[in-house]
Amino acid sequence: MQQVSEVVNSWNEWDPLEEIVVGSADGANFEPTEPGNRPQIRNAPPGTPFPSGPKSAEAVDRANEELAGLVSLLESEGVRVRRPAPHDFSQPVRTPDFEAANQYCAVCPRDVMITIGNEIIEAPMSRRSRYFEYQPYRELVYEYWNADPRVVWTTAPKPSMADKMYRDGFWDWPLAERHERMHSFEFCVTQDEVVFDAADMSRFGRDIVVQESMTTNRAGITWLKRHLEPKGFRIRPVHFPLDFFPSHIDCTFVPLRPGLVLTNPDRPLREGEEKLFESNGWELVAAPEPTTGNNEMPEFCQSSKWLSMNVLSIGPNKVICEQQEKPLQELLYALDFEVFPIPFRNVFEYGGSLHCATWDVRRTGAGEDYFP
Ligand code: ABU
Repeated sequence: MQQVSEVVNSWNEWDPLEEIVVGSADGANFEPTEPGNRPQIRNAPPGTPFPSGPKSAEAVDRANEELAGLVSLLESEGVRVRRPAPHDFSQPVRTPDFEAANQYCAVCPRDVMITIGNEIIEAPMSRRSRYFEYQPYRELVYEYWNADPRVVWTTAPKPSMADKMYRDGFWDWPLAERHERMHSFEFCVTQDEVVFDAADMSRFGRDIVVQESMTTNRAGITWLKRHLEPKGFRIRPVHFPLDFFPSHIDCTFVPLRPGLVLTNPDRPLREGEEKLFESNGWELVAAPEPTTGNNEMPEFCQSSKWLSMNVLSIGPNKVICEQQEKPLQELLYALDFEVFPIPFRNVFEYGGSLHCATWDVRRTGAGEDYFP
């Protein structure tokens, strides 16, 4: 297995948290329409254009206020909190293969950065507007990398994001075709180039569970396998066939402590994939229905109501949970967790909740084998 570093060390989603990056809404822009994303205003008549350019100062301030609340809570629990560097997200992206009108934001470091033991991996990403989203974290990565020679830093190969990388017509498939194609897990990205977002992975010590999705393809999973398995990890691809627009595993399959995963009752695992967990004594517990329906989510939010279960563990018995999600809090209390409810709904517009808006750099603990 990898070496243990005192600077970068995080092997799972639940060990006691020591250092974390919390995102920032500063400079956030609306996500542009592109082959990998077709943002829509919730409940608006079809064809209503999605806004473009910078988010309003009010929307940024509201999100930043709740992100600051998370920072205060983490610091009061003894966690060192770091923040992304300022970045001009209004800049267009232009490469030899594509152009995007603007970039997005640094609210969700989880989507692009992941710590696996003593290694930091920058994900290649799947959307053009997010091609350079690693940049706000580079100063921090250099700091960690300079601080300890045991820190490994890897940037996964960047895909071209040229038109040919995307499946034409994906966003317009009628429901029947979508059902049909779900059997072969065909999404907006094709299988030719390495594509993955970091948030499609969930860390269980030696085992890394990876969701095949709109943001992670099979070539991406193969790259992770070839990169991490020689280091002693096992890559465990998983599928959630009832999720027609899967993107990021942390609203679907959320480990809370050794032996316990919070699952999404609308998105069961593909038949047979539960065996790995059940045969190793893991309990899969369904999250309760979120307190907000999909139609009541913020109008510019592209994520589902299941942001409700996007909790952040700061220890194997301590979970930060969105304040209004009382049924989930009740479940967590019943499972013997200490629960820290905080308001976070104004962050939803940026596509994530507590887990998405963070990137844990260091937790106590080492790379255990939970699936011997
Ligand atoms: N970024 C996480 C969104 C996942 C979901 O909408 O269910």
